[in-house]
Amino acid sequence: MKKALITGITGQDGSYLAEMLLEKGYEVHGIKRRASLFNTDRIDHLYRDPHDKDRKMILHYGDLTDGTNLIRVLQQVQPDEVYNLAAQSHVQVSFETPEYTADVDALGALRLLEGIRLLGLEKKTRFYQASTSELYGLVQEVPQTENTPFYPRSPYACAKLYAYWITVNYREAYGIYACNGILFNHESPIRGETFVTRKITRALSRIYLGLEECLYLGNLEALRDWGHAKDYVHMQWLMLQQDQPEDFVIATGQQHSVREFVNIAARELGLAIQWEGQGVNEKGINAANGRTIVAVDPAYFRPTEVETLLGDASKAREKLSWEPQIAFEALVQEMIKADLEDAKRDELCQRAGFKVSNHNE
Ligand code: NDP
Ligand code: GDR
Repeated sequence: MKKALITGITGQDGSYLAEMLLEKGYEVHGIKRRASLFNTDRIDHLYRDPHDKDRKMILHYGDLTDGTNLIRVLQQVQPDEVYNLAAQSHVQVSFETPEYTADVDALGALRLLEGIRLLGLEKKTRFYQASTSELYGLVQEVPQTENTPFYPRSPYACAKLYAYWITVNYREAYGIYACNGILFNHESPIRGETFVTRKITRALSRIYLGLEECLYLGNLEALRDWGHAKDYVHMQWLMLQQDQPEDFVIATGQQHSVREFVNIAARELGLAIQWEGQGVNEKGINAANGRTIVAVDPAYFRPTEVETLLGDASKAREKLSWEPQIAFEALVQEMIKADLEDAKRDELCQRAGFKVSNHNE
């Protein structure tokens, strides 16, 4: 039985990857941070009591900023595959916490690779690094491939640039089977609520049911190549099953703006939005009742923005026979369906006199 160690198992990708590896018969180990709440919502469906001797998913406390902890977990687990998904993954937050972001996202990858080396696991343990289309930042070529030059535009992207190169370096210097997946944005109903897609599907569902009034957004013109997380974790696994370690771009090859995402999500709910005004004064009006349901808040503008990203995943298609299975419209539909269900539950609670939380970030 193969053993996998997933950092970031409580995150969006960690949850889908753990589910997939368990289905493939792996013993899955995950590193979870100590938090004041359980914080395992995304993997609760996979959770088995720690006293259950037959459980196939085992959680270890740890943190990417704690090198000795990582070495201890690596030593204990002796994994065949390590998936380094843990990160302070929010681009805008990285402008507020640049040093912490570098510690986790850059040095975290180094600590794991160094752990593999120190423990003499170079020939046993394969390593996947969650690299990102944010590396392209101010894009130098359209569409972006494995050979497009990088130009990071945030502390997050700068940290991930280090992680990318240290992965390449440990592959070349020590012969570790280590790969970078340069993944473009991928979303799902369990996407973090402060990333733009989930923020939109969640807020519009709540506005539709009268739980909220208005969705505040930043740059409506930003263009992204959005795929489904389920398709992308399959690729993470495939990359570690080849004869030779290589880096791959994973993307759909289609681009949409934030505004288009809003329009399509609204349409799913039967809402028609009319856009009025310009720049910071732009508003989205509900055509049915004239209410403003979308507005621009400059607080969500970034000091340096990544305006456009579009990936070319030809290499993955040719070498790994990989194709995304879930189309953009189906992704938006799935996200709206799930958020509408959550909103209905909150509406029911509110009507029964219970307090519902109204986070809006
Ligand atoms: P999420 O933000 O959903 O999950 C991040 C995970 O990392 C969570 O489990 C989080 O734990 C954990 N984590 C954060 N800080 C630490 C730390 N100091 N020590 C240990 N664990 C930590 O991210 P996604 O699942 O969306 O993304 C997975 C990876 O892929 C990330 O590295 C991200 O940067 C990268 N990526 C994501 C893309 C996307 O579109 N989703 C595209 C390209 C790359 P907790 O639950 O405790 O917060
Ligand atoms: P991104 O994702 O920065 O691409 O990073 P995000 O969804 O945060 O932003 C996408 C684009 O939307 C614009 N935007 C807003 N973004 C947020 N979060 N909130 C808003 O209100 C808002 N309004 C407009 C942003 O400016 C941006 O242009 C994600 C993360 O998952 C990274 O970890 C990953 O590496 C990259 O995708 C690929």
